[in-house]
Amino acid sequence: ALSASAATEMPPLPDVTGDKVQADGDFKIKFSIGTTESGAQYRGLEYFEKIVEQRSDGHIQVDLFPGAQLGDDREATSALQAGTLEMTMPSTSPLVNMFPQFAVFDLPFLFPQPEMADAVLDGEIGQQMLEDASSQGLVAIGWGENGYRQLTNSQHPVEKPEDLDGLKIRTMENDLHLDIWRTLGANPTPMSFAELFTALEQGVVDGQENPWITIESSKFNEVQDYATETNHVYTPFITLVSARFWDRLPEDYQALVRDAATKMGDYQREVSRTLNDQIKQDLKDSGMQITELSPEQVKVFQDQLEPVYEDWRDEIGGELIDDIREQV
Ligand code: EAX
Repeated sequence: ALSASAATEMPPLPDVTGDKVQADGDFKIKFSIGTTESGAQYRGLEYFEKIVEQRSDGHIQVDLFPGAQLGDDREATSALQAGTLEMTMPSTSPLVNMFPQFAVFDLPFLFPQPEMADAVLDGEIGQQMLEDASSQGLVAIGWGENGYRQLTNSQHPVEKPEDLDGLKIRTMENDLHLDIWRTLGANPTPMSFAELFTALEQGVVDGQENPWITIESSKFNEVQDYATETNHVYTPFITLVSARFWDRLPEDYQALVRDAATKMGDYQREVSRTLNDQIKQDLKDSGMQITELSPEQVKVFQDQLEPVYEDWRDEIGGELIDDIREQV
């Protein structure tokens, strides 16, 4: 297969707005993410870097580490707690052991439209979650988007749950995701993102699921011939800072970093949404066979997954689920 990334063009970074901020001291932020340099997430980080460096007049230096080179989502989060890394932006899913309420975002087909995810994340529920996640050595300062997840595999086209029979699917380290794929009849196995490309290449697993932009930026299309546009889960990214670093940062710089994180999140969602369809097309052009499901075909998956809501209701909290389902 051809590389799809060559065709994708990132929009230019926006200009930095807002006054310069003066405070005492010089600081360095090492910012690590799991996705690679050609993804929308990294583009967001570049904007964050530009805002923070310009508005602090270079007194806060930001260094970016994409591609899980400093560890996958969980390892980077532990490094924040240990104080050996300043920032990361993981998917919420691998962190549910630390923050059980994040599991709500793993419920299948929860947000029919991305704007509905925005309303929840940027509204009261999302803001409360950031507060709750500001514990255990972490400070949570914003949301971004990984996006709607799509299924890929090396074996055959998947149009209905029966086509998943026995397929070995890598999931994030998250029990609700395991439950989803078991309920659909697949054979799921949890694995860190850092190990995924090699596992797909060597046939340790047949398939995986991630947003188009992550599939493309991680070159999964080079080892996966088939994809299905399932949109089964919308995964947020959460922007985390090491509390040890945060506590050393003057208040004015804290406010700057918070503001930059909000702007990064908004911009990164915009880039992700602008590029989503284009990247799907790039993936097709690179030779990937993409199955687009009709609303009726999607409903078959949805109906089969409805019991998952009941299974997880007590664990996640029925009130939270109802609150969100009322809003969407
Ligand atoms: O950092 O593990 C995954 O599939 C995610 O997309 C990962 O959070 C990217």
